[in-house]
Amino acid sequence: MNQISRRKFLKITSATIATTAILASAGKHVIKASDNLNKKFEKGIKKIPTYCDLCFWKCGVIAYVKDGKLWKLEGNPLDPLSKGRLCPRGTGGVGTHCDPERLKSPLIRKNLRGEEKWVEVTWDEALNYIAEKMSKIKNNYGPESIALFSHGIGGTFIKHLLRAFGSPNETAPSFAQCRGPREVGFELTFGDVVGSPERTDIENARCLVLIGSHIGENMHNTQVQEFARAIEKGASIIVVDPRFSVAASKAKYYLPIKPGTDLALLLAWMGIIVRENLYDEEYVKKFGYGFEKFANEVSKYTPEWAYIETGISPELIIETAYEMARYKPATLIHPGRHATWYGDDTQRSRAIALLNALLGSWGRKGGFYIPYSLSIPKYPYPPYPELKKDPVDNPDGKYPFATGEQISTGIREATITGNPYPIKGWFIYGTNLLQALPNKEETIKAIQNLDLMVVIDVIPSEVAGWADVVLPESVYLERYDELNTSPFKEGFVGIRQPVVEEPANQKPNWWIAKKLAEKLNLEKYFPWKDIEDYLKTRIELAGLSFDELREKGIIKSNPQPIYFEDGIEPEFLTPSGKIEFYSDQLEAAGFDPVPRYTRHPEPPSGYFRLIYGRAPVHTFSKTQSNPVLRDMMSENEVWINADIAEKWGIKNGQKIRLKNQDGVMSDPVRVKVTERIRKDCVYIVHGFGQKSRHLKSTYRKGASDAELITKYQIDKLMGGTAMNVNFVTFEMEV
Ligand SMILES: Nc1nc2c(c(=O)[nH]1)N[C@H]1C(S)=C(S)[C@@H](COP(=O)(O)OP(=O)(O)OC[C@H]3O[C@@H](n4cnc5c(=O)[nH]c(N)nc54)[C@H](O)[C@@H]3O)O[C@H]1N2
Ligand SMILES: Nc1nc2c(c(=O)[nH]1)N[C@H]1C(S)=C(S)[C@@H](COP(=O)(O)OP(=O)(O)OC[C@H]3O[C@@H](n4cnc5c(=O)[nH]c(N)nc54)[C@H](O)[C@@H]3O)O[C@H]1N2
Ligand code: SF4
Ligand SMILES: [Mo]
Repeated sequence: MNQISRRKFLKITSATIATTAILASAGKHVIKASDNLNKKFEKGIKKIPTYCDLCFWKCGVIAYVKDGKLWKLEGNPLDPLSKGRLCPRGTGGVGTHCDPERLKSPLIRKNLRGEEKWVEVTWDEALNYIAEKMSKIKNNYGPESIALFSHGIGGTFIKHLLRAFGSPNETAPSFAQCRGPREVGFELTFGDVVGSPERTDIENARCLVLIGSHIGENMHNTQVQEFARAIEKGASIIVVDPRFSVAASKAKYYLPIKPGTDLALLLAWMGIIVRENLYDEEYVKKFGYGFEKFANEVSKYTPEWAYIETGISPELIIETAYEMARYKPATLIHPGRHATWYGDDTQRSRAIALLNALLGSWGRKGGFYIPYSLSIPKYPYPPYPELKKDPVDNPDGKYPFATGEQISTGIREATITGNPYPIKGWFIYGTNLLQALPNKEETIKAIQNLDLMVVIDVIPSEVAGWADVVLPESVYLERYDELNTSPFKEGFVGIRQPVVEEPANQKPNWWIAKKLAEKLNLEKYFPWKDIEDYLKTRIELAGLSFDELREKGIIKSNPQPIYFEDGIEPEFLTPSGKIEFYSDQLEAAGFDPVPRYTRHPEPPSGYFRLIYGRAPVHTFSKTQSNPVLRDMMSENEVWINADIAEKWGIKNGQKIRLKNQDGVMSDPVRVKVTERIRKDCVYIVHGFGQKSRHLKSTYRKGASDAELITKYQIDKLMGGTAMNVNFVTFEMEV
């Protein structure tokens, strides 16, 4: 077992132990959750397959229920994503069910918005209130004036409801605050997106380049497992990160890049590969469009020029370029996921796509495979009402390449300005907008313009604190959800099904959507009796057995080829039908047809760039109150370079505050003095420093990056909000 898998094993083991300990020691409150189970759960051990919701990867799970109580969660060996193993968060999923701070009853706001004062009401009262307000908004402004923010598969039926209601406005922070620029950059180049799960063949890569994608802390299960396997097989790892990440500790080459200069490095690499003829000539000739013009452009970038920008020595730039070329086409320059950094993110992502194209890795083993999903017919619903207005997020196509998904911050803006038309209601499902969107003040300003704000959540999250109505949802272990047919190396369908019952008056999303539909006279859009009826209908339309799916958790389709070399016909859905080294459509829209480098502002003296990322045991801001995961990490710390700390007289473990360029101050946060970060930046894990008073376990624990991100830079191609553009200084007074 190599180091990564051993470490992972230890973490997983400790999570299991912690789970048992918490369940045993947490006293009556927690145990009661399972005690409430009705008698249908028999004595003995029952294994129930389902899929995880601790993040959006949707790993197959086997839940063990012992004498009717939730005991532990393991990976489902049949599941291609988890291959029988969960990440530490997935194992700690037990804590979502037994979290004593969960929402227990529907709530209606008593005082001013944001005061977090509530009256407990019945479901009927809450849904009547919502339906009445929705109808009022519809009468006054039209159904389009209600927007939905929804992240994750649990939002499926709420989306369906709002579409049936007549609103085109539906968004998630996973586009403009996450992988949007990457998808657009790849689509412009290859005519297709990377998607989720990423179509990266990490386990077969012989050379893997991670540019600010910190697999190992970013714990998407399959990727971490494949990363461990690639290392076992001796893959050459190149890590580019201002911070010596866990992945960097596994790397052959570590490039401590100056933040914000990655595009210079990418251009210099491409310059070398083109000038020295190191690229996959046959592939480029066969599939490439505009290569000559591209080659002329990138040839001018030298490693010496890039050194001045990036701080990476010319020798190291040249050596790593040769290393990548040596293993082509099994060289994978990972596209990253959270790509919204500096405002030129689509062009940086396009540069990553182009570097992969030069090395011939798209469609090839060890590069980007061609994914499959098992096709399950949709439920035969009546057609939706015709939409009378366009979505508000991108008026007049201001961001011409924002395609496919809507811009969350565009909807926020429309809510503030009333343009192109007023937005008066927000439905918020499974997204903590106050932590996820940059510039909290703007979010609150938008909220103050609303006539109705509904939050569906499982805990009293920060965003719930601003709602008019809060609806408590059952956690994933207590409910059915939409089928998982994620595109992957093999087609499959996974089921989420209840393992235990809700501890209090929580209800699943499908039930909420159906009941609300009845109150809005939209019941014809919910013709199924219950969710089992819905799922069974779909599964049987696909010619599969619902009982088999419930029994195994996963049904797979026959394996198919996933690489060009195995007979897949290459297809590039770009305007030229080829890989676009030169993009005429970008040029026509007034953008660089081949990415160009521009400098980004640097921190003023005494300030440091704020960078942020993930911790292995937490997901964004949604797991901090989970008793199992909190036990492993209850607050974040700020990484400060050792020389800088010495200069400021800051000691390891000391608490300080961070103050940003606009004077916004964080809560006290512990310092980690380390050589593992550059001197020009500091690093914190996202999701901490939350401000919901009802979540006592997380209230003001650590520093919130979201709070310090008052400034953001908009990507002009697609409206992404770059957030690595804030600078902080240190305040010793805590
Ligand atoms: N400052 C900053 N902002 C960021 C990021 C960052 O790193 N820093 N990351 C960006 C990225 S990459 C992404 S993808 C987004 C993620 O943004 P979000 O998806 O908004 O992530 P969370 O903050 O975890 O919010 C999830 C919410 O869903 C609730 N929830 C959990 N389980 C359930 C459930 O079963 N049902 C319901 N109804 N609700 C549930 C949680 O309690 C929480 O309130 O944020 C983006 N924004
Ligand atoms: N455990 C866990 N895993 C997760 C998630 C989670 O919440 N928890 N969330 C999932 C989701 S939705 C996403 S989007 C991904 C996000 O995971 P990633 O795509 O890996 O992105 P970040 O978490 O933002 O990690 C940022 C990394 O980039 C580095 N960095 C910062 N600035 C620069 C720069 O200018 N140049 C370079 N080269 N590097 C820089 C930081 O030091 C850090 O290591 O993680 C996924 N996996
Ligand atoms: S990666 Fe981890 S948290 Fe995400 S679905 Fe898989 S096991 Fe759950
Ligand atoms: Mo993300």
